[in-house]
Amino acid sequence: MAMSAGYIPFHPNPSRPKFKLPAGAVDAHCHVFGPEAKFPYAPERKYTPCDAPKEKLFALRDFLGFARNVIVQASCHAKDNRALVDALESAGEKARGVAFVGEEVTDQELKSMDRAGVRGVRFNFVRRLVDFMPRDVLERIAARIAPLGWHVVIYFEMADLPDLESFFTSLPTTVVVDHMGAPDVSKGVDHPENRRFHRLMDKRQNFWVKATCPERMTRAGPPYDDVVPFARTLIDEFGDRVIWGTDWPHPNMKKEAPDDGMLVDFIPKIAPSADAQHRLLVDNPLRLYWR
Ligand code: 0GY
Repeated sequence: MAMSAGYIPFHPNPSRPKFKLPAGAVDAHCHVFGPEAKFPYAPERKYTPCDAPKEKLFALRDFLGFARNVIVQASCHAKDNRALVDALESAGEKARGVAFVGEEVTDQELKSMDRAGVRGVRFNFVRRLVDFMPRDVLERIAARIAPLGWHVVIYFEMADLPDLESFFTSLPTTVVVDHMGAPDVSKGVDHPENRRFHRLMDKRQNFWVKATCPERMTRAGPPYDDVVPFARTLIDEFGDRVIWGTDWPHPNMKKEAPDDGMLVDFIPKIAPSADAQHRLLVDNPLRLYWR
């Protein structure tokens, strides 16, 4: 199956970052896609990506200087977590995963994913990516993964938070918010929407957030300076509950694939001190995924 029209493959030769990552650093949000010949994309997917197999992800991890990955099931594979589990089994202690499941998943399947290194499930509320699952189904899934010590990763766009917030706060697990809550950065960091998100983070100690995807949020383009205040304020205020990742292989970029080396060089702008960097890249992701 050909890639979706206009699909932009990942950067072919990222630059070597100038920022030297601390030992043990975790890329806590990335994906594997296919290869399609072995792990076909799901019939219900909304886009067909380019293959981005585990070998390429592991090579990028080593090139950039990361020690570990958290691999998140992407919507193009829907509920078929085989490519994810295969990558986790190859990586051993160097990777953990977040799966996407329906309520038909069996307890045995959950246990076997847990053994492979899965530590959470993703609930996706971005309409261009998935057809929504009813809330009662999501509630039942959350209740079943909670005893495993897993968490729920939520992907939504910030303008939708008022509709979703009461559901999110009812979840019985740790909740990890993708991509800074996907703010509209043109509205500015002090916009009521973003303040509401900060209030949620402040009130709910079980909420974590990923300071990821400046390349998706930016209006200004590289090096994404317009996104710095969004990531920086989250790290300043909630520094022990923020994690970071590349989002490689960057599905659905509109203009260009980001240079992953440049993304790593974004880190000292949002976490200026060595302490903040160590929490963001090592302590926090280890606490969440390698307990
Ligand atoms: C991301 C973001 C996107 C895609 C997915 O599951 C997905 O397909 O998450 C997106 O298009 O914004 O986290 O990679």
